[in-house]
Amino acid sequence: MKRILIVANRLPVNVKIVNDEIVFHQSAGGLATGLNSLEVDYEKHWIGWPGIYPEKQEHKEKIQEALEQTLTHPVFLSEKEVLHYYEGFSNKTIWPLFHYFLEYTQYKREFWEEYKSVNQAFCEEVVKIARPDDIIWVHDYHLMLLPQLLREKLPHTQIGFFLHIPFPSYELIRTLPWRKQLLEGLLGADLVGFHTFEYLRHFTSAISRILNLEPKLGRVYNENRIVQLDAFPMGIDYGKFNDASEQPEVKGLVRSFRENFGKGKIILSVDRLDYTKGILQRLWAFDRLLKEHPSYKGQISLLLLVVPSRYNVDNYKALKDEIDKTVGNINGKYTNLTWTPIYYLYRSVHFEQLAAMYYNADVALVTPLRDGMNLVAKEFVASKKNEKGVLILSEMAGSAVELCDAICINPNDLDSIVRALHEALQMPEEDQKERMGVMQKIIRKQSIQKWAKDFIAVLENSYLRQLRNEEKEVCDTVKQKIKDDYKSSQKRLILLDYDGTLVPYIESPQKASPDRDLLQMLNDIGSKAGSSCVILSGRDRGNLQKWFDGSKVQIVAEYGSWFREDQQWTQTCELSDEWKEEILPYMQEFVDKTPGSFIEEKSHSLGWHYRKSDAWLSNLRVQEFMNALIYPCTKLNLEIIEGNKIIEIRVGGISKDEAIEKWLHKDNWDFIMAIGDDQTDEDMFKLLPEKAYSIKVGFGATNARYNLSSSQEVREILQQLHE
Ligand code: GDG
Repeated sequence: MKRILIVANRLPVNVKIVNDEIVFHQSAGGLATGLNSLEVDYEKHWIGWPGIYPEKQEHKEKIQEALEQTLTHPVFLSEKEVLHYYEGFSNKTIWPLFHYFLEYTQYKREFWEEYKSVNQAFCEEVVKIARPDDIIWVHDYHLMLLPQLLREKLPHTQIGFFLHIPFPSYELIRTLPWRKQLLEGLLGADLVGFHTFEYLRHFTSAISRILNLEPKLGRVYNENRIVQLDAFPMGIDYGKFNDASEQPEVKGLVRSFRENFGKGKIILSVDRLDYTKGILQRLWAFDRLLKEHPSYKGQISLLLLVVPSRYNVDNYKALKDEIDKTVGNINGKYTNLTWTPIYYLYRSVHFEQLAAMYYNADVALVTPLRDGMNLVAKEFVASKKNEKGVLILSEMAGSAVELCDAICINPNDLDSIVRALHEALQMPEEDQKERMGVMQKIIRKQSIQKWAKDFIAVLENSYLRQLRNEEKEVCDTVKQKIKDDYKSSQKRLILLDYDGTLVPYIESPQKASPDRDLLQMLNDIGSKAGSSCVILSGRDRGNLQKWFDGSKVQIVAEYGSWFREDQQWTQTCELSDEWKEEILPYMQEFVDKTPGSFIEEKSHSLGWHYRKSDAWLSNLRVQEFMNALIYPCTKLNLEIIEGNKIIEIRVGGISKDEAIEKWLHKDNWDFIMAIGDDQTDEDMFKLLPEKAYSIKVGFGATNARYNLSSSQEVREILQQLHE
């Protein structure tokens, strides 16, 4: 049976040692429910911290043994590890930063070191358990380095990652000293999932700015691997909440609840204790509502359920004190002998009580300052069997994307919360039902079951795509075949692009000169009897002549307008450069408004380089550039060519094609190999005979037969030819 390994910081199980005995019970959270519903029968394993620190080895072994019977595998952590990795880096660095609380974010090296080593410990545990065809699904911000660590150990295993919290804007993530490592960690996965497209957009922007990658259409090529990026809004077990009010225990609780509250309307607030949830803002707004609309006194109550959480973190203690004080102040101000404005519960309640609260509440006040998704909002909607009730929802919660029929508020705008409360309390039943009906339809469909299924289906697809990609990779067998064919042939033609193929891209194109070893190797290949080694480049011929002076390589320069054969330069066509005068001022304008960009002037072309410019800005400028230049270029019969971080404008009608055709027909070659990395090389691949070795440097759609990842690998292939 196929297996799925779910890796998360905490196991879905509570473990205790009572009188030397191990006591544990499974807590069936949303995730477990979702995964249980996967149609294909997977054997589900959980890997995570069991939440206790057994002192005795004997206890550890007992826990391990007991848990493994339920396919649950504990990762034991020490108190110091939990202090720095969980309370530290996870909850004092990533959590505040990713929720836009820069002022609470601590950048401490000792936290980071522990985070790395605990991720490593998780990796070792997973590697012990994993089999080659397992699916590994890593969850949340505690384990952002794990996908990459696993990828190094298990290069061919399917790995997915889902982030349950927001992914913040680049402006936030850039402040983190370890931003690069975290992003690289995530890109070890085949699929990285987020709750919303907004978070996906932020992630895409971060990897393009910080890692200089170019994500397109929800995919990014990271060296030799394709990583799929997508949004999967997490849902809830709709049926469980929708049917709850029919359970006898819940029915009883609903009744006694109502008796207590009488006819007064109930406003419900449910959260873990967390500064991101906007609990204080909610209390201030409630206070203001009573002040501005005194007629609500005695008519409404706020049922405030705050579930203890992360109490060891200072900010949380301070928040708890502040909530206590504020509730005390409001109750002290308004309570009378027959009415209490706020019922405050600081504890967790069992499911039936929660379901009764959802069912009885007239209004749910969900006002997080930031929230990845917020399942409470969805649970409230699902629980409304009779469709009566109003949801007030913060636009900063991921769930606001789907729950458009809630009353949306900005949690920092207390007036908007007060207005929303007033509107909700006055809303006619008919309107309530209409809005609730629409929202129920949405969340019934986008359930936790669908979320898990969708994620796994996309993960499996991305994995298949990766396998197809790997099939095209120049593996050792292909390398050997190239070598054997080369050695056994008499007439060999080798066509090589220069930038990005023989040398990597660097910020300044003038500095990308060939080193001694490369020159020697190309010269050796070009000197062999019966062999021709041709460099095809868009570069200026003067530049290429200087670098390859005296070398036995042949050169096609400036996209085919010049070629050098046996040291003699020939111009393929007589070209005028008068057009440059007209085009240069346009280009200069773009240089001025795009810091880091510059113009390279060649004999018959002009290149606008923007490798050093900000990725987002250059993206915008490229579009503007195209728009601005399309008309003058058409008029002057010029071509605009988009290369790798460069746009070139050149006289129409010149291309590498003619030069390639010329070389292809020059002799009766029995070995042809062409290597290139950019769009202009795609034409070259198309012109080659079927049996030729065509190789694209980099991954992505190509006309080439093979792919390889870097110019370093190109060198290795060339090296073996001249050995
Ligand atoms: C993180 C992200 C994202 C609460 N009190 C009790 C109780 N709960 C349950 C609720 C709900 C869950 O806890 C809370 O989920 P949220 O989504 O609202 O918030 P976080 O805990 O912060 O979760 C969040 C989520 O991950 C999923 O990806 O939505 O944005 O921050 O299910 O029902 N359940 C019971 N008693 C309680 O007292 N039984």
